[in-house]
Amino acid sequence: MKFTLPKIYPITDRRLTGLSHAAQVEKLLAGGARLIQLREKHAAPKAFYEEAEAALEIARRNGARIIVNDRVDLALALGADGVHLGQDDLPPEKAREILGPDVIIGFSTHSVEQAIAAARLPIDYLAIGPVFATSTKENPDAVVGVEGVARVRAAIDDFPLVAIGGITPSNFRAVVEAGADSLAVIKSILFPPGQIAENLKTFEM
Ligand code: 3NM
Repeated sequence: MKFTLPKIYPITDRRLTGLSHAAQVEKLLAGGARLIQLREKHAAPKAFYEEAEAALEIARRNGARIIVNDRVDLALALGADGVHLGQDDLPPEKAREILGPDVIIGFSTHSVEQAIAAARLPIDYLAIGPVFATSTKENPDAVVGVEGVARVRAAIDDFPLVAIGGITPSNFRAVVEAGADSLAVIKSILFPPGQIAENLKTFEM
């Protein structure tokens, strides 16, 4: 069944906020988030596992879903709602074999060609980015622009599409108009961390 993405898809960042993943999830839920990705590029697996377990429990209590970035093993161990994979992670076909048919699998792409190839994989959504310049990701790919989002949309019919990278309250409407179903956002939602719930409201259409 086709996966329906919420309009806004926040991603956690412990370094940017100085908050645990669970604390960020709590604030994001207060702001109305329904789907949240836990992204951890530095912590040891054990530490991330423990924080993610707490985050998942809070999300479950609120009927929201949690996607784990990169780590199929942790997603499986946690019983998370899904995993988000990059081009250099475990191949999505393998992740599907391991996780089964019901777990959400997302996959990052950085060009129209990659997006077309991704739409044939056993995944629930693909992400295209960076749409705009971003300071949050280390070694980002080339910016695809709003035009890139429109070209991907034209090439993949109605396949669920997330846009990511440099999306802010002042540029997000153009990204939606270009055909993104959902906006994945880090900095413009998480920073400053005291205003997470308020920041989320600035992305209402
Ligand atoms: N992935 P911000 S861009 C995590 O291009 C990530 O796939 C990207 O953070 C990609 O909203 C990016 O702060 C960073 O720009 C998104």
